[in-house]
Amino acid sequence: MTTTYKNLIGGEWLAPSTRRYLENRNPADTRDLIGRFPDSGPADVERAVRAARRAFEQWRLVPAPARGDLLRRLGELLVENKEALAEGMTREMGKVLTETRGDVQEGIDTAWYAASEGRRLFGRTVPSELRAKWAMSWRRPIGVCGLVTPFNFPLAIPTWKMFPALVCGNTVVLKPSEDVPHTAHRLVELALEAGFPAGVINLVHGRGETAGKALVEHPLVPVISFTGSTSTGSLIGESCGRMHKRLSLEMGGKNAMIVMDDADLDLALEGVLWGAFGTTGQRCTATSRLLLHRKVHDRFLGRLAARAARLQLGDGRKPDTEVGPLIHQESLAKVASYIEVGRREKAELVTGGRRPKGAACAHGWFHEPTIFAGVKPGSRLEQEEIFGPVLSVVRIDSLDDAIRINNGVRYGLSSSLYTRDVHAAFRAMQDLDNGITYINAPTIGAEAHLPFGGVKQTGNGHREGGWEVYEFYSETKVGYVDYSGTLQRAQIDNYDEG
Ligand code: UN1
Repeated sequence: MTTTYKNLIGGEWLAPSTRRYLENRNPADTRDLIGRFPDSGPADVERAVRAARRAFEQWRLVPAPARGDLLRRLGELLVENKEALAEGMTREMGKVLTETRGDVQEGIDTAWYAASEGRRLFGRTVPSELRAKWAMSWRRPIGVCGLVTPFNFPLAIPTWKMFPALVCGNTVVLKPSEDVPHTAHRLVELALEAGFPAGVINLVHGRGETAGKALVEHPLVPVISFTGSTSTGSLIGESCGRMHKRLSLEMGGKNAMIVMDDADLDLALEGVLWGAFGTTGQRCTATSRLLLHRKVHDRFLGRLAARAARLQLGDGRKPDTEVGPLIHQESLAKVASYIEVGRREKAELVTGGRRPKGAACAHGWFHEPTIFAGVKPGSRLEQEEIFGPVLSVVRIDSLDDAIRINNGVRYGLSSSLYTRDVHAAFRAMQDLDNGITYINAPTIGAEAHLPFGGVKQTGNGHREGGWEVYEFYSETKVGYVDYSGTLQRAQIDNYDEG
């Protein structure tokens, strides 16, 4: 019996007004149907936004430490349910169990941070320029936040947005990726169990071009946070610009790892395998370019290709699986199209390039870990985000070369440098044009308590995670209290006196 799921609106589980549903299938074995989830329309979004708006009137008045206490409880429930959530997530989106456990852990870390932020949410008190006058600033909630999230971190990314929004006193409507609705369903179920009041957290399933669009364009939603492709981000940016909405965009990447001739090559080898093929390359932080110093190029490439060819593909719930499937057929087709691009651009296919044979992969969207060498800076393979297990290797002569090539793409999320030279390390941190630079670690592995995001077309200047995201989800208010009993004119009376 297939389970049919519902939206969570105003504390009630409601069937979609459209009466249409989308199937959620296991990408490692598409015969495995997980459930049917609402293919919601604008009327469902309308109801959810109205419920969130009503709940906001009360929730904004709940003291922030009490809001934080609910997040701590939700964090505890995530801990208790970690294994089951990870198993469900692997079944739903394919990445291996060790990674889905990490995904849940990122949500737990975000909960602990948010819970304690409820006891900070600092404002500032500063001296007034006038006598007997008090001047201060504090943070106010904004209203209903519309959160649109991707498939690759089905739990972590919704928590990055939802938890700080809630601690700041906002209410939320979450529209998760239609590829991972079950993890989102479990997350909001646990939030209800933690005791969040009705309407504070609403969940509307569906597609981006219908439910997502209705949420982004709803006039009662002043805040939108989106993680996904740069092209969708541009469309959302246009709508939000027209409607004067506050918008956080987290989009594409074409992240490079630079390996210099003095690097610890064993360490770099482990790093690039993890960075390029972890999550089957479906991270915005994935290592998709390897800039290899010519002195170590051939030796390193040989070892890397041998290891990549041996990576075990299959169902991520099996203990020996190292790389899971892609998320769906279109994603597989996109990867296949870039294999063609690489061939046309005369890059050298070193390993991979095909769908794997063998029973373990027969029913899923698998693609072999693939490496192209001799990739030319400026070529499509080197410039465009593929979001799959494809690594482009570029030969470099120097650090200057590497920095120029790293910076020569339209994205700017993360970068990495392997070297033993402290001067090179600090030089790279200064000059690599990215939101995050790793030294002697791959381009993935951001921690929840530091700001996360990128420059150029990766983002629009905001950060998730850490302390900065709390600025995004709150509005600064300033108050002056004059207790002098006289009219004191700023900029005038304090200079007229003497
Ligand atoms: C993403 O790829 O969208 O640093 C987020 C990392 C993870 C987050 C990635 N902690 O790779």
